[in-house]
Amino acid sequence: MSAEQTAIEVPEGYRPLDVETLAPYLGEHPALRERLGGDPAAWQVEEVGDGNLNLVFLVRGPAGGLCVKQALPYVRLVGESWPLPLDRAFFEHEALVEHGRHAPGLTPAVYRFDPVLMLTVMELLEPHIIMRRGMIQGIRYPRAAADMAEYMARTLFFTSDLGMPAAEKKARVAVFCANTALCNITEDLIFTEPYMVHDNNWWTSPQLDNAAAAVRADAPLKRAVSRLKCRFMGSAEALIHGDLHTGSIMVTQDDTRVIDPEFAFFGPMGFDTGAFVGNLLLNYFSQDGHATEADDRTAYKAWVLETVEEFWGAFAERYGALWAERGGDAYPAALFAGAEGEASLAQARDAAIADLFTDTLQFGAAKMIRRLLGIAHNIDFEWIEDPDRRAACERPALLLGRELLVNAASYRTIQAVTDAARDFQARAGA
Ligand code: SR1
Ligand code: MG
Repeated sequence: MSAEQTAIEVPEGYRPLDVETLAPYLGEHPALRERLGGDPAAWQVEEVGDGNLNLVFLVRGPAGGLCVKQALPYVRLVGESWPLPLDRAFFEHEALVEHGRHAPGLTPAVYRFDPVLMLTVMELLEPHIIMRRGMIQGIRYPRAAADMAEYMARTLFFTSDLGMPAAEKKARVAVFCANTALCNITEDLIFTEPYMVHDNNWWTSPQLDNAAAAVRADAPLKRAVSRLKCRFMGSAEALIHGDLHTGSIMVTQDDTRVIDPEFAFFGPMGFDTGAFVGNLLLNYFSQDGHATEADDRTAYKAWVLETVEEFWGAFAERYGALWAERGGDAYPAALFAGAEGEASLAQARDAAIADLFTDTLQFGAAKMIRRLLGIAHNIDFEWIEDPDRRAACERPALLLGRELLVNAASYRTIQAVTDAARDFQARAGA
């Protein structure tokens, strides 16, 4: 992406809202007005967007609250020099509704989409917080692994050729394949830029200068990530969320909701499962940087890795069960009749889940590397103020990312992965 790009076309009537203009807008819509209650002039409005792209408002009235997300015609993280199409709000709304249908209770309720202002009005999730922020504080979320496993098993299965009739799926692929600008961000920022010299890249410097140079010189790693990029671009397996890191999850102790699917398109399932696993692993490596005398975070680190294990175990079990119960067009029942056929089909399921496990590790690893060397980093590490301390956390994370991207096939169980995480961290501290 560069400043030479032309400005983005905006629909006639589009204007970015602000804390002054949002309440009058919501007040014009009776159903929304009723949810908030009272006089719009008295509603409390705050803009809280801390992501890279959009405006996010929280609105509270005497009867209740709403969350409003509006797309800006540029990348907020960078500014107007990086234009970005507004239609991402359309894809986000489509995905929110579709994923919400397949995984009820695991996404926010959606009340309105405005195709001119490119905004979506949703349920205000309270007292939820962004999972990443909670994990930095060392808060455990007992439901998160199981809920995320359920969300991914259901959204991925029911939008794949196993869970959706072929013609319907192709029609949905046709809609989402227009989300090219957001896919292009992923293609550049995750699969290309961190592996070359690029103005967008940064890292903890000079501490990680040699590590970044080693990545740029690593031929097997660049072959592996390019093969993965090709899979990302060409494998329309299911309607994926497309940006399923821990900043896209809102949690309480007993509730989990997935937000922000603006990068949604029909892509490889392992990109979603990998995003979650990769971001949990990044959090694991960041914990030493948040340790205090009162809490060395040892117990929390163990919980993070248990969460990785619980997630994958539950996901594989739920996804396999959905396939066994409802398997669709891709594996016709007529080919797998009788006891022998059923055993053969079970073998096919196990093999597909094993492939998905390898994809999960590789995509997860690519996500780890981009957050350490690319344009957009994670606050898990950014909030470690001392650069030496931060680099000491980041270095083994980068090495594990490299290992999983290149050697994923040699990891057959999720426990082997969590063992490797412990091992890489121990060796870095030795
Ligand atoms: C410039 S946008 C950078 C990143 O923000 C989003 O959360 C996606 O992860 C994207 O890659
Ligand atoms: Mg996002």
